[in-house]
Amino acid sequence: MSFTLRRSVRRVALRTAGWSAAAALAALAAVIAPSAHADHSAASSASSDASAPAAPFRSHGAAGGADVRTVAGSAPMLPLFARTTSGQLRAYEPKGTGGFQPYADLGTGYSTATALFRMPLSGNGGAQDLYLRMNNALYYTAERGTETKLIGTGWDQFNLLMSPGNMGGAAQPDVIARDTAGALWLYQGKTDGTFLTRVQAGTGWSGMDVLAGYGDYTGDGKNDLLARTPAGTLYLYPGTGSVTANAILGTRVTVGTGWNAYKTLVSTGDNDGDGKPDLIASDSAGALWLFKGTGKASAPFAARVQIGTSGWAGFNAFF
Ligand SMILES: [Ca+2]
Ligand SMILES: [Ca+2]
Repeated sequence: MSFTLRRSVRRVALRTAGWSAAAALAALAAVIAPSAHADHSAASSASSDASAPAAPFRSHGAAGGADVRTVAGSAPMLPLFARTTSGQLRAYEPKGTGGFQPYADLGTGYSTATALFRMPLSGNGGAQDLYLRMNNALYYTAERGTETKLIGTGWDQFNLLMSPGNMGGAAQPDVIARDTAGALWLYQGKTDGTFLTRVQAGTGWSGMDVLAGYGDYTGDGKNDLLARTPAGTLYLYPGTGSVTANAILGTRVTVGTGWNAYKTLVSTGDNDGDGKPDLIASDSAGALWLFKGTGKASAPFAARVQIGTSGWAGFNAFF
């Protein structure tokens, strides 16, 4: 699938004008969790948030003036979503050549969410739809819609939740969830935000503290999964393209060690515009780093490139 920055820029305009999910979920948060009210009062000063990333970020006005071009290749180029400690949700659209534009404010009241992830489902897969867990319930809001709906309860059985894109089956992206017993599950997304019956992707995943990845890192056309241990070893689990139980991921490959130097690992697909999905890391000093994907399983990432200088440690969620 090709992806254009024109579409990306248009989304920024939509969000700036008022993203329906933000209002809906902020209202939801206020209803479900009384503590969310505190976030609303704090949010009025969000624009001067001390944790805001500093230079090289520009003013909002520059976002619409970015170059518009078609990005070749199969990996989508997605915005980075970030949550501040005060519960504000931000969307950083990619520049197209590596790094991000100034953020668009998606609203406040998100601090009570215990998990956040997004999937491009609505708008024929062109929108960024938001999933949010509060207590044991998972909610979904389409970017291009007004409805926030309950997907289901019991989602507090998971301690890691993320979307690696489409791992197989239908064309829609999927969710990977790790439960408290260490089992890994695949939930295949549907266009209405709900999921097909889950399929087990594996067991023994308790030893991982991060799941990441969004795209094909091995060059075989099938999306893969990245996982890190607390000791800092990063593994690549090649996707098989199958959604058969316990046959979704192939034999893992060690990417390297020392990855515990990073506070967060996240993928937004292809960030630099070469068509290959990349990996983004924030460190505890607040810098943001881009590991460009090579498309080769033997050495999936090039040496890091700095794409943010400070302030990036001031978020408590990236997705
Ligand atoms: Ca692959
Ligand atoms: Ca890339």
